[in-house]
Amino acid sequence: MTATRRPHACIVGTGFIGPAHLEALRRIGIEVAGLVECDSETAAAKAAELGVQKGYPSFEAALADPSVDVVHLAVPNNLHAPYAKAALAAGKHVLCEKPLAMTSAESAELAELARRAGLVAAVNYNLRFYPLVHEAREILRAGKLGRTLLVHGAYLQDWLLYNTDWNWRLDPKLGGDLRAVADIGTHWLDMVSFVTGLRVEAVFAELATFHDTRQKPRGPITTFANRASAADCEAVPITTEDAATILLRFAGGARGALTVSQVSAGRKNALSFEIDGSKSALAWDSEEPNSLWMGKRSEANRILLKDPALLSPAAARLSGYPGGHQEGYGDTLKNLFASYYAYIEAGDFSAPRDFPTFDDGHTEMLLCDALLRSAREGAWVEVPRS
Ligand code: SOE
Repeated sequence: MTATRRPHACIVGTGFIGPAHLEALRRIGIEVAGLVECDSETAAAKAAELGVQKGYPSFEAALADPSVDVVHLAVPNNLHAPYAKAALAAGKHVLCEKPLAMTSAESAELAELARRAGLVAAVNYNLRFYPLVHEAREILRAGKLGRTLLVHGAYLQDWLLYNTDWNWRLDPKLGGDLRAVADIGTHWLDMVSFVTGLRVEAVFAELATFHDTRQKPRGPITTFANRASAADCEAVPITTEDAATILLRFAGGARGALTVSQVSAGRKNALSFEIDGSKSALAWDSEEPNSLWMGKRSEANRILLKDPALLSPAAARLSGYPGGHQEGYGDTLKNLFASYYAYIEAGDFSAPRDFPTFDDGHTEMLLCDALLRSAREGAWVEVPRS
């Protein structure tokens, strides 16, 4: 009997997140046929460094390779839409980094194309794949919190604190008109919608740019990389936000507040949320991802530690190790990819999807557009449904 061939992947982009995709794919036994980079020499060098069979001479060459079933897009935001469109047109499934596109017009088109092509398209909102985030969702679904009243929290980083910090995300032509909100705010919004099941109906946002200019290195620099020396830099004006303060109105009447920042010293990658319900509350923090706080009014508060033996089936299946064995960021990618590839291999593309789809990516782009408009107009803005 011949074993069924498992899908093969190709990864486009090898900055900070491309190699993280590669590692997660290796952990779930998915073959990576090759890598794409800005030119064939870089692709070949990266393939050798990362132990991948080949570096494609171009993106088009990867799409022309019949052995590639799934294209992972780990490239700057401005390339997401054109590359995803080309990959879908070539009959490939697509797993795209977030945000899905530069505008909601682009993401609407991508979601429609993916639907029509009958291919499986996902957006890498990986952070919802922490076991205790799934557990929080199960707790809410079981009604243990009661009615959701308040949803509040933050996503804080410090890697763009200094005006000498530079990354492609600071250039709106590559990253889009929103920066901190699109890059990390949408992770938070995706996560709380996933956990509560509630749609954000309206937003009020204030955006703050604390560095009007930044020192841009003349050569390339990868995300979270160390800074270039001052002599190799030029001053460039900055138009995107370092931070945002956002008010939210959810369907059903719950209210929310979110702080997003890339300039909060000491907060390396800190996503936190608290959900206050009419019976009890819960809170989670990505820098302590293996514990979930449960707030009680008439009895002692509790801390649930990640232990598959104590979790609901939906959360236990995301725990690769027994209780006390800490799991983290890399495991969320592995968990999302496992769900995505299992879906492709099962072959029923009409079945419900438990990974973030292009429709979810489009929802985040609708939110981004509404947030930008709200900040410009200084007013509440309703978020359209589609
Ligand atoms: C950079 O801000 C970044 O790498 C994001 O792009 C990721 O989505 C987040 O997980 C960590 O920070």
